[in-house]
Amino acid sequence: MDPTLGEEDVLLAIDVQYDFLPGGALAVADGDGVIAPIDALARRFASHRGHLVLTQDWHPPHHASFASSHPGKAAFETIQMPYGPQVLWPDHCVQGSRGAEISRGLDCASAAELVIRKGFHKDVDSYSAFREADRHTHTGLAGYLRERGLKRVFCAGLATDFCVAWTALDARAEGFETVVVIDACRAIDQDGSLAKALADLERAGVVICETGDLLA
Ligand code: VGL
Ligand code: ZN
Repeated sequence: MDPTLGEEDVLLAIDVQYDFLPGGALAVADGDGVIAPIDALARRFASHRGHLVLTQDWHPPHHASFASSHPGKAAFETIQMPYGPQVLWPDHCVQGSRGAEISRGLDCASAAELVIRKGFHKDVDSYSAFREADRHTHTGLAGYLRERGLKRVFCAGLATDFCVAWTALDARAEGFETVVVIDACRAIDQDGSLAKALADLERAGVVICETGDLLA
């Protein structure tokens, strides 16, 4: 991976929202550990004419991914949905709630050129910022990046094994050079999900790097 940043590079800061941070409804262990590296990366991207895009998990109340929408089911169980297996989660990132807000601690957020929301269709989840879990419905992000001439996508944020991994795999599938900045991510890691995600990323040709590789 060429560590020289330029105007064809975009930093995707994924789901840095209160519900995924300590104290949130679906808190990721040490989730706020992503904030300092993402801010440092964003400063570096900005000084090299790179781009910053945020994603925001944005569910309507009673979303199909919520365990509370399925009587008798508990959070972290997996059910079959028409589009495939779905892990059930505690209610999180409900549209307009404080938990759905991007953390105010993320200084770079106000400078983002685009915030892409996902998971807003009630019956379909969307870990990926490119394509919903039905694998057919596109969010428009690939078109946006292509139309702006962006070629290389750097992913960071929450959670490594769900939204970051799915987003990176889809970025690669869309033909973008794709890098995950691994120390700027934190994982949920349930039932081996982190190891599986890392193997999937490697198999797909997604490069794993560290913040330091880009700041050096
Ligand atoms: C996420 C589970 C449910 C994520 C979002 O951001 O990784 N995980 N919704
Ligand atoms: Zn979600």
